[in-house]
Amino acid sequence: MKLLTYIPIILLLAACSGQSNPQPENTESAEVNKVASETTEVNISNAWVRQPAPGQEIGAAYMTLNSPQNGKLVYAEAKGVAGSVEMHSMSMDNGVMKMRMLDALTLEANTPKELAPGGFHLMMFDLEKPLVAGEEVTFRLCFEDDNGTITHQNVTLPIKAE
Ligand SMILES: [Cu+2]
Repeated sequence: MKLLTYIPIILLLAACSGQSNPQPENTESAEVNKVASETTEVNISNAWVRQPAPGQEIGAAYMTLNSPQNGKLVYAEAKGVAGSVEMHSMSMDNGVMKMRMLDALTLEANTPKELAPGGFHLMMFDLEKPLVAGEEVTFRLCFEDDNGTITHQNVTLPIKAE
């Protein structure tokens, strides 16, 4: 699935603190041997939003994040769709599935971090419109690397009824 759309971030207002860091347009250089250039963009794949059950006022988004450097996802928002977005983990606790809100989602360099049903996810609260399969939701993600550099990326996720 190649439904991800990257939107230039430069025009967007900063929603979280720190300087914004314009991304190079093409992160896939043919020169693979170049030492980890200046590319800081996190590769986002397998991204989708689950269509909530009828009457459910929350939604969940999943994706795989692969960062070229150590860092973390510190903030996410879905303007016009969700009043707030939280990062959650999910785990079994005494036979009960429990969700926990995380301050950040740690990303190890070049190690895919999977957000998937039953595990990490982005939870959308205060939905401003129904999440309908076939439509899309654009998230704005805010990453911070271990040097404190903040970068923003927009990603558009298809809504699926799964
Ligand atoms: Cu959750």
